[in-house]
Amino acid sequence: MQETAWMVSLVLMLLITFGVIFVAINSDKRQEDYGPLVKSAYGFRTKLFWAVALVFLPAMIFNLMDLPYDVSRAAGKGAPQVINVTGHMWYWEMDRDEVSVGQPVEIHITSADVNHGFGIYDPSLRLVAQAQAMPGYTNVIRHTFDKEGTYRVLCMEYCGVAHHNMMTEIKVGKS
Ligand SMILES: [Cu+2]
Repeated sequence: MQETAWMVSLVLMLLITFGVIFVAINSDKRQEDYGPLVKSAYGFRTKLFWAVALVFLPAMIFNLMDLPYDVSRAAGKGAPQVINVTGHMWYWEMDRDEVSVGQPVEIHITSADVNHGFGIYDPSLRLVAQAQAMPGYTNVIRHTFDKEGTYRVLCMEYCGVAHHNMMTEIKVGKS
């Protein structure tokens, strides 16, 4: 019995050994076979990397320029005109309603009760900027009005029965 077990073990061990040697020899051969292929693939990968980098890096920078982060830097040419706004049911409280054209405006918006939406519309009633008026938070709009006129402020979030009465104006005049 022991003899048989020993013979079976020996045969299995030999099979495993041959298997390992077979794989070892073949893996060596395969590495040689794949050598030139790997080299050309890596070459292609390098070219692809530079193509993507050269195309997408400028494209990304170009796209990022339109982000409003730039606006705060533009404000460097003069202190921004600050308007403090508080939304109430159902009116807007603003500490000023006249600003100069072509100069950065910073609007600090909060709410005394529920959420409101502070939306600024140009004289042709096109929405130019908006932010949420939230109790406990102050959201900031940075905007430079490039046309004179009377801009309308409307509430953009339904806040109760007299929501439609939440209207006020910002007058944009000569600097
Ligand atoms: Cu409202």
